[in-house]
Amino acid sequence: MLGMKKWLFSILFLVTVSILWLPLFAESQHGHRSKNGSDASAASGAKQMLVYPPMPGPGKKVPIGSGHYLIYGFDKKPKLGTLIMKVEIFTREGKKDTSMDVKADAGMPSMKGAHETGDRPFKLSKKGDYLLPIDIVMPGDWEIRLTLLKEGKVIFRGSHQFDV
Ligand SMILES: [Cu+2]
Repeated sequence: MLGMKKWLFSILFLVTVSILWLPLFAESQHGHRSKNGSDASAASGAKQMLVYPPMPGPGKKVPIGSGHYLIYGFDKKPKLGTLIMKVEIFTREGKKDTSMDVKADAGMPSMKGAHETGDRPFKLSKKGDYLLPIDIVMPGDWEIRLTLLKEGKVIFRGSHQFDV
């Protein structure tokens, strides 16, 4: 009976250890994905898991949970050159909330891997606006993918598509 128990325990131990290792292997694969998307399987796997639902348009209230909302906009109608994106975050009472981190990735959905900027952080201005310059390098379809973090945790993802 004792021998049987020992045997069972060692099997359980082996199974647990191998299960614990699985996420580590998955993680190391993601680490190898190349930026230009040539490593197709790993790259698409990591990117497609994140969903960025389309946001209401510029100047409109975008709910971000627990009564908070954001309003985003641009310094001009999107055209070739540098566009400044502005994001304002408000509490449910309509007061500005500057306690979050905001970042965005910009690129052309029709030219995946060609000129994504990668996630870049917005800078907080004295007025409490989050600002980020975005370079529009060619005419066509563009998408901005916005991420909001609170204390390091992602609390919102959303996208905005437009044509130049
Ligand atoms: Cu392009």
